[in-house]
Amino acid sequence: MERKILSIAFIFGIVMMCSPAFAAKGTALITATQTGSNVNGEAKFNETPAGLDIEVKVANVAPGKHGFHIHEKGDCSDEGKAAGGHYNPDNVTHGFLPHDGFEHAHAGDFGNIEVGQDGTGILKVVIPGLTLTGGKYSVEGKSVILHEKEDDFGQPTGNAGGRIGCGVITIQEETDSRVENMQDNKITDEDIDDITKADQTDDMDTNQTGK
Ligand SMILES: [Cu+2]
Repeated sequence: MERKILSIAFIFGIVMMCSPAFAAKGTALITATQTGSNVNGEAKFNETPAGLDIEVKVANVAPGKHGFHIHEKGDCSDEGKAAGGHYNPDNVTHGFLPHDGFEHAHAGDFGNIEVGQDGTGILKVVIPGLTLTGGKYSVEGKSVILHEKEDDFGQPTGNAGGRIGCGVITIQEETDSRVENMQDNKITDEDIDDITKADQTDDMDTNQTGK
């Protein structure tokens, strides 16, 4: 029994050592900015050791490329115009962040989402240096904007036209990832109770055999 308990403690120990103590997750629910439009989607933000992992899914969008950026204000009213300009903490020129970096692109210059004939599109990108909370390039409370047209990376904002989808970036959870990992490994207090009970039964059997 002690050995089993010890090995569970050991697994927990390894899991704890291997993961950063805290990891924030965020989301932006994308909704249509214009009445009569069914544009919708979600942007998920996940802080990882490699950077901010961003996964965007959109639906009911016209096929083709559509500019997708983080804009500076967390307000989607007035057909998305209330979101203000591009999130640009360094006051630099417009570009493609994954390629040009923070010196030559705005902190939310994610380029384009390519939408297929079925009206859906996915964008996946990991940006080192970008965070959900804390630091110089935090995106919490900003908004994501899906544009009517393609971002051609021209100045000052890529000529992407109107704003067809918008969502405010909010923190979904900020949990201790060690707890999360324990849950992922499906070792619960109940499991430990079960193991303990099973061991007690084993011990009783042994005792009986001993008699
Ligand atoms: Cu934009």
